[in-house]
Amino acid sequence: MSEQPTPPSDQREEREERENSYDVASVEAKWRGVWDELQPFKADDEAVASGRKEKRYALTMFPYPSGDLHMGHAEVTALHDVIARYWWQRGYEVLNPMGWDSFGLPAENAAIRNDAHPADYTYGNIATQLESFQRYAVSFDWSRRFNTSDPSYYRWTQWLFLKFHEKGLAYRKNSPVNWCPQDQTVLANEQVVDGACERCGAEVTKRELTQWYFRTTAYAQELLDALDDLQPTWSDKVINAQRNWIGRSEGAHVTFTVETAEGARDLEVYTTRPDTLYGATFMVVAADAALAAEIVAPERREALEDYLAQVRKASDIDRLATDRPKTGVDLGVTATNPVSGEQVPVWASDYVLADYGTGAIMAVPAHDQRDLDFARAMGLPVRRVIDTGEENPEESGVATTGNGTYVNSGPLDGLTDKATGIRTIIERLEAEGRGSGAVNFRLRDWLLSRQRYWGAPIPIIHCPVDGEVPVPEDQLPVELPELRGADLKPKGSSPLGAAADWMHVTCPRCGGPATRDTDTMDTFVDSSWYFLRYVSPHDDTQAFDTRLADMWGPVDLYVGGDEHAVLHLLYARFFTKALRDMGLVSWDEPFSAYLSQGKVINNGRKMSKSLGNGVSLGEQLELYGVDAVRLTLVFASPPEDNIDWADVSPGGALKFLQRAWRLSGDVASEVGSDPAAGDLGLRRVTHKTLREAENLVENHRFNVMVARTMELVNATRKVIDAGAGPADPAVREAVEAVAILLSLVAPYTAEEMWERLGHEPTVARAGWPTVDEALLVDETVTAVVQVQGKVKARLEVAPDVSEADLEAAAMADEAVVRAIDGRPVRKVVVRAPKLVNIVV
Ligand code: ANZ
Repeated sequence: MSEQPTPPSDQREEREERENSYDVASVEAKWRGVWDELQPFKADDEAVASGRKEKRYALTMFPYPSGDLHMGHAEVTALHDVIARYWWQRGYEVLNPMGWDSFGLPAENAAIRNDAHPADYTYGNIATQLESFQRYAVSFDWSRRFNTSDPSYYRWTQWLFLKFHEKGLAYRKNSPVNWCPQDQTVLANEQVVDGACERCGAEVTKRELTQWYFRTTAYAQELLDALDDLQPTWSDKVINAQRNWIGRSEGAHVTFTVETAEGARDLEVYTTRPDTLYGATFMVVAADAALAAEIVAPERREALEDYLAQVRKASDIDRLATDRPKTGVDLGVTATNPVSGEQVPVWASDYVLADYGTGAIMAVPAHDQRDLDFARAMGLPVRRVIDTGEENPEESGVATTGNGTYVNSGPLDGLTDKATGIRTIIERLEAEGRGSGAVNFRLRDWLLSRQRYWGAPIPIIHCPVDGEVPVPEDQLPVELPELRGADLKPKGSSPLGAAADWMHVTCPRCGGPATRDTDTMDTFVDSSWYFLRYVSPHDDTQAFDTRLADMWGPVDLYVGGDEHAVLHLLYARFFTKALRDMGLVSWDEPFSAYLSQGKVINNGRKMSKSLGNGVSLGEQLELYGVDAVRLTLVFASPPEDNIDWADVSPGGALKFLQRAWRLSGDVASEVGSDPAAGDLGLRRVTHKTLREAENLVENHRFNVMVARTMELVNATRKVIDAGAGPADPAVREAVEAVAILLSLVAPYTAEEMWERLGHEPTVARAGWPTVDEALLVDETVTAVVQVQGKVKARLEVAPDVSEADLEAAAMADEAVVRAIDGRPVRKVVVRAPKLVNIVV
């Protein structure tokens, strides 16, 4: 070592600091420019179409542009990107697109709060988010981006609506609907959570309105059945939520006859317990169903109307609550039981829902608690038809629901088997034409019209002569009128009604005066097909190219949050099935696998403004850089778990990245040098790490993959410092592996390492190293070689060494050759992998 003047200590420290770490900000700036040039993640249709490469479709939920990106976005995209980047490294052609779910209430409400036009507000935020996403370096194919609020997109949303309309899958009807008094708009059932608006939390009430629906119920059974196939690759939480939401129940329709002022008419009920028919002591009709008003006796009409006024104020949750005092009115008519001929009174109450089953029930108070509560409140009779051995419900006030012996039940008396009871009654009803077995779903049709501005206008024209007339296809899109300066605050009717020029049109059929539908579509319509648009995002001749959809789809992995378990995920499944039946896609399910990520919380609580525990993504990126934040989010826990920001260490993540980066400066061997001559122990660690990483990534154990990478970094450092040193080609092999592993999580650091290792960018497309199976063999075994019964050598061999290889190795051993000393070998006994016995 040559003598050098020692620099003053502060200067030296500064230099060491500089040499031992990279400057995060300049590295980020440097590589973004290079990647923009290279466009390494552009999905090539041709590569897949020609069969040259196998496809993978990676998708993560596109954001609402309601502000800049936050920790939640940072988490989901960091996790998602591990898979997408891994697929590229494994040689797949990857479609990994991104865009914006830019229509809808969140953006509209935020715009109104900020006194801005929704378009300005939305597109401003999109620009901000795009900038953040690009800095965050997610491997999206930006050439495919679109916003659902672009006319070039919603033109096709409207076109799809018309296709659904043509097939009878979109229709309009008048019914009591969920109304959010805060947002002043209707909500789909899926958007009502515990009786409150999913968006703003206001308590939801009911309103009688004419609205547009998608016939999701037409696919109820298929949506349910297909969950069995999705179960292995979807989270249990989502599968169960969808199962419950679809809510299949089996029972029977039973037809009673009711005597009204206008004469006799049928009154059909849905019941899961037709076997209790002899215990029906009264009937209850939903007070707000049209049926109640149709059958009520004239002298009871006023009482019903008074009662209705009261009911309309209550939410469904309140109405179904079992602990709520029962209310109702006697409709003054009676119904005849189809099997016993008994006449029972008919009541109206709010505990029966208008839109479930038939909106009417037979009340069996002895065996249904709500019916019993109602009977006791109104002084109606109770008759036990199943003796369970418990106290008679009439006395105890507790309905019995278990099995027992049928009593007071005509042909069923004495029977103890429920299934037989049910079957017997259904057979009898069917024979007499008074009922049949029936299946019922809790799933309702999807209410899709909204009385708000910021959405795709419903492409229908209302004509006094022709009724509902679809807007002709060549007139799409029906563009949203700008309505600049207009008051877009929610006020119960659609703001589009204010655009007189836009609204008044001529009927495409008769040419007479007509008006446009002024409602807009629920944002969930936009996101029900966006994954299809990505396959041909710039095609202005069709919604999506069916050939390309068949080629890229279905999505191989969808990453997103559980909050969409029954909204978006169910709607997208419904759309896919409907489009399949129209011949527009060939697959049945849109998302082959679904990974739901946890939330980023802080100090054990959800981040929120009111708690003041929010963590700003921008600030974290300034402090630690993109890679350290991404690494922190991936390393913190398995993807499904919540991450508490108070428990993690982005500073520690940055230190690790600098340590990994330093390795790349300590490689002295040439690019392409043969690692075979290098440190065997390190080579084993490298290859085992790569193989493990393959399994870990494929099973979404990304955090463990990072832990293994850290171990590899440590093992490499040891060999550099204490082993053969920087010139060892095994060190190069290990550091290259580290760079490739890190390219899945920390793209800037990985790229910087790759360059220092003497390679061209980009490491993201370097390709996964080939794992040498021989190096995965766990340990060696010592084989003993005996000549004439005496141990002459000990060989280190693989545990699965073959007899021939072991014998050859023994015969070649120097000590053994000496012991044989040229004598003819008479016999060799080989017991692999432990023993070779040579007799001369
Ligand atoms: C008679 C009976 C006897 C019932 C008995 C239950 C127990 P699921 O499983 O949810 O489908 N029901 C039917 N329509 C209703 C409506 N519109 N509003 C409120 N309740 C309604 O439940 C079906 C059962 O819920 C039906 O079976 C009916 O009560 C009630 F021992 O009929 B059952």
